[in-house]
Amino acid sequence: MTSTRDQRTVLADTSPDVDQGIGFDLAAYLTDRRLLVEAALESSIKVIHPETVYEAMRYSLLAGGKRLRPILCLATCELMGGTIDMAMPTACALEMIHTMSLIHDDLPAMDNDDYRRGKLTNHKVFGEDVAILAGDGLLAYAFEFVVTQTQGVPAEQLLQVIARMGRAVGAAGLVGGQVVDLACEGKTDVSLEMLNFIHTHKTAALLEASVVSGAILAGASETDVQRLTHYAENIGLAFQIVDDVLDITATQEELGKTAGKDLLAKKVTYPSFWGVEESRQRARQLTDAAKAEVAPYGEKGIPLAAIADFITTRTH
Ligand code: GRG
Repeated sequence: MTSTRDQRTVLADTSPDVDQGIGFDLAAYLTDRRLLVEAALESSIKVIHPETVYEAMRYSLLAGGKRLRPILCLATCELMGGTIDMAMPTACALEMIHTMSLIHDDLPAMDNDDYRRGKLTNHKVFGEDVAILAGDGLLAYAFEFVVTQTQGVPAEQLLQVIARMGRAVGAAGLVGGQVVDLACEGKTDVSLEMLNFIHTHKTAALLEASVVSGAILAGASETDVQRLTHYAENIGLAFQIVDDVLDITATQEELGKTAGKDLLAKKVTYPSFWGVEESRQRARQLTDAAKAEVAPYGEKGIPLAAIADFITTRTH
């Protein structure tokens, strides 16, 4: 019979089967956390009337994915002395927000994609009208879910988390990044500064909110929140650089979405500034900077350091 540990390793959705030293098995850790998150997401939304929109919300929310944002939220909460239970509603809410941003990003009015997470995109299955509403439904429900489902966290901390999440979603975050990204479409004179603006808002903002929310839920000090914010800024940018590289080097099967789209759309990306090799190198430098931020936590900081490594070595 296969042991639980073997099953976990087989299930691991990670390419590098890294043992990060001191017996830390990243693949097993990510699988454990991913399965916990999947279970919580599965029970987070029931299909009731009007069924179509609930089905559309569940279709994309339960379509897989790395579950990186919830995993980061759980990890920082635990690092700061909190529990998984304390952070799970926020972790799910972050995945709801991420999923809604993918649904809207894939719409014909935006990136116009047919595949996401290895499946047809939401609007391809449910139509544009329902896909927009499913995204809206997920966004609103994310905030309701944090407030109604979180237990054992003082209201003051919960308010801070909600404020952080709201900021990450709005014009100061995802929406702002997407607007500038759309405005840059078809332009060849996009500066590196503009590209950084797009991705610190579109990609890094939600990763930062994920890291910081977990810490706030556990009652972290301002110093720790600052340190973890710096960690998140570094992994956020590294994540996007790797995403741009993978768009060139990975296959559609590996990515679960159309590959080579940036080149086809003549989109300005990090590799278009630096080339693939230098982009990889810069991502590694950012990862090292992120790991330096969590080094003072010693053994307790290993999961976050390992996740930073995973971000640069991932293949999808
Ligand atoms: C948030 C109100 C609101 C609207 C959405 C469309 C939009 C505004 C923003 C676009 C945000 C976006 C799609 C950013 C890209 C982020 C990114 C790199 C996604 C891929 O994340 P992974 O690799 O995906 O973690 P999985 O599938 O593994 O979860």
